[in-house]
Amino acid sequence: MFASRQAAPTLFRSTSRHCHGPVLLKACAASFSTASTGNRHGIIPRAACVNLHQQAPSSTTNPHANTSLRMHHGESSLKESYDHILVETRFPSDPSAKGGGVGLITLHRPKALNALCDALFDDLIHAVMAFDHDEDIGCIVITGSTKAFAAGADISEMSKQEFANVYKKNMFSQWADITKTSKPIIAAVNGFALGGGCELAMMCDILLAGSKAQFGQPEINLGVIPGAGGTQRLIRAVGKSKAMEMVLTGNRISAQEAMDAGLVSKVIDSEILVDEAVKMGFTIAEKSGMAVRMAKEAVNVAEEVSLSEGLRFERRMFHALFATKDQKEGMSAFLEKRKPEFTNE
Ligand code: CO8
Repeated sequence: MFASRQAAPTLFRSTSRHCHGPVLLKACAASFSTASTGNRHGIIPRAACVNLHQQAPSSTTNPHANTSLRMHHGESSLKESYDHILVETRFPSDPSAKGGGVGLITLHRPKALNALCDALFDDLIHAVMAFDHDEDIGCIVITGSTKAFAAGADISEMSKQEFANVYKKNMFSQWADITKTSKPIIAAVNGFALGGGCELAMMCDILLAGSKAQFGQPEINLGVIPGAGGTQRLIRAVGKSKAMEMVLTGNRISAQEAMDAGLVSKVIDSEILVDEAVKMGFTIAEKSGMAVRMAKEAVNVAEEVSLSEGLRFERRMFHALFATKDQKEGMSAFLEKRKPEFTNE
């Protein structure tokens, strides 16, 4: 739960020509008295950009929210619009639920199967960072379309590059920023997750696959190799033989194979994948934000250090949580047979 949540936003997307690219506008609680003036709390009504038919499903939006618009301000806030992604904020539908929100990012470059051009990745990192800083949000979900999560880095952009240029600008190094968030990220993968698309999914903390998802590292077919974790994260997920097979042949594996190999944690019907991912996000977001962050950090440390170092790190994190109010609240609530009310402190 996030104590600072005030007016839980729901989301309206717009493709209005008044807006530049696919646009997200958050709608705030009706109780915001300044809704019509757009002055306080950064609320700016832009009815011209709101398409009510594209409102997020009511089952997953906050029941208190639907009439006015809120925009974030400050460096780490969501932008009003992005060119290559759609952004939504969802809250549990149960009004008594005290969970935090889920930030849902949909890669949206349909004509190129969500190929990860620089501009798309800039949008993605911006939105991920904004959600990471948003007190209302406890978990982030990244998804694509039913046809493609992402078909890899943009080949037409890459094809023109020369060594000196890619080396000097350390091409794609900014992708790693995705792994720097403190909040968990769930990848909900439908369709193709190839090359950089598979690598992006592997940068996330939990991978859920739609039943028709396909994973692959086909860079070898282009005369290159994976460059954003395909040779490193894949081996940790699926073991050497399968990783070698995928990297050396460029062959794709199905959702079921990915699950059998340990790359994804669940295969879910494609139609309900995103809603299920958001639901999982709600489950995470209602926990103590302190414990969630430390749990993520501790699990990720396991990939970097020896077992004894990892165990020491885990124990220190465990000790540190006894300095939080959430530990007191969580344990008291258990003993008092009630639901905990975490404040992320
Ligand atoms: N880049 C650019 N455009 C793409 C890409 C891509 N990766 N993938 C698909 N497209 C475009 C196609 O060119 C096509 O455009 P147009 O309609 O203008 O011709 C459109 O998307 C639709 O594609 P297809 O017609 O090919 O659709 P199909 O359903 O027939 O095939 C496939 C779908 C199988 C996904 C096929 O498009 C494909 O093989 N794509 C390329 C997959 C690939 O090789 N990915 C790896 C790219 S390399 C990479 O990701 C390296 C990452 C390194 C990161 C390094 C960090 C340091």
